[in-house]
Amino acid sequence: MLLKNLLAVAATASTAFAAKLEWFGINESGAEFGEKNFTGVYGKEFIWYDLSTLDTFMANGVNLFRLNFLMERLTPKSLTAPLDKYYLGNLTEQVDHITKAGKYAMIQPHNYGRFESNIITDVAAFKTWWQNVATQYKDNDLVIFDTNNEFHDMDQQLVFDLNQAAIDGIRAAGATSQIITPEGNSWTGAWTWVSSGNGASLINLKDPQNKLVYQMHQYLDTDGSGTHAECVSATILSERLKAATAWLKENKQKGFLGEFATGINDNCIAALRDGLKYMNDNSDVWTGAAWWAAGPWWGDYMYSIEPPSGPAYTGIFPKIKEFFAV
Ligand SMILES: *[C@@H]1O[C@H](CO)[C@@H](O)[C@H](O)[C@H]1NC(C)=O
Ligand SMILES: *[C@@H]1O[C@H](CO)[C@@H](O)[C@H](O)[C@H]1NC(C)=O
Ligand SMILES: CC(=O)N[C@H]1CO[C@H](CO)[C@@H](O)[C@@H]1O
Repeated sequence: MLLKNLLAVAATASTAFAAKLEWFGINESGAEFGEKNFTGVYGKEFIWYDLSTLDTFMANGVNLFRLNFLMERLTPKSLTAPLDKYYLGNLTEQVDHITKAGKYAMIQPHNYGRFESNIITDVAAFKTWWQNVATQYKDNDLVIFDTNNEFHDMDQQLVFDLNQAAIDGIRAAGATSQIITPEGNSWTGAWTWVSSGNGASLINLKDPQNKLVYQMHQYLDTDGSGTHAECVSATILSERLKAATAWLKENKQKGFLGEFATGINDNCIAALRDGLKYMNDNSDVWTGAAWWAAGPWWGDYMYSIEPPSGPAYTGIFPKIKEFFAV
């Protein structure tokens, strides 16, 4: 399959560091902006991503984009509503642009397990939502389906049931070749993956195609929220990944770090490099990582990696690139 091709290509490229992580990802953020305005207006509440910016990233080794969007804009007012022609049109335009270049497009409803601010409890309707969405992309092997961004403060069984419904809906659509990436409760944090109970619960997810890659997020500030520039220490990323790494190994599963970011300072850059080295050392279970975040509307946001002037594009991108086999 394609992952092996990617690995083979990477193996022949000569880099100073023998990087093994398959996926070098960027979160593209903006289509979910104006989060409480349903549905909002394109160009006022929300924005899609510049195709030329995607090209800039791809030319610089990025091979996966995690595409943020809102479920309420794709299916206005109801999980089972028809897909909005224009919002879907924009999402598909992005997906096609990325996958025609041979890179991965991750379809990522940025909804925290909620719809119109309420926790989603209609599991059957959530399965229908995913079946309808996956139908659009069932013939595109380079699409990855992300069940939902960062479930939190929810009943663990419901988080399990929603993930299972997403898997069942996607496979029922005939999308059988694509990877699905489940997310956990507690903001899908890597550092709490085991202690929160996510591990014990989500290991029971069943995919008839056996193509699950568990997605976790990790920030390096004191509370792990991704709201501070400072990092706890120069080894905090590897430390916060240890329990999850052991869990992935014990259970013979794959993991993907779907969000990570720091401010730009020596301590944080050391922590990033130490953590990415650790992920490389454990590339039997870690597939890669995606920076939070690019997008046209971030301005001078401390984590912005938007070319050409996002602080992280110049301050971080060149310092982490070598850890990815791209
Ligand atoms: C939502 O966006 C529309 C269109 O830009 C605007 O007219 C409206 O006031 C906004 N509603 C809320 C609740 O912010
Ligand atoms: C993207 O959304 C805008 C606003 O709704 C619409 O005018 C445009 O046609 C959409 N683009 C595609 C490719 O569907
Ligand atoms: C850490 C971080 O930046 N999280 C952001 C995730 O995306 C939502 C929606 O765009 C933001 O509100 C969060 O701040």
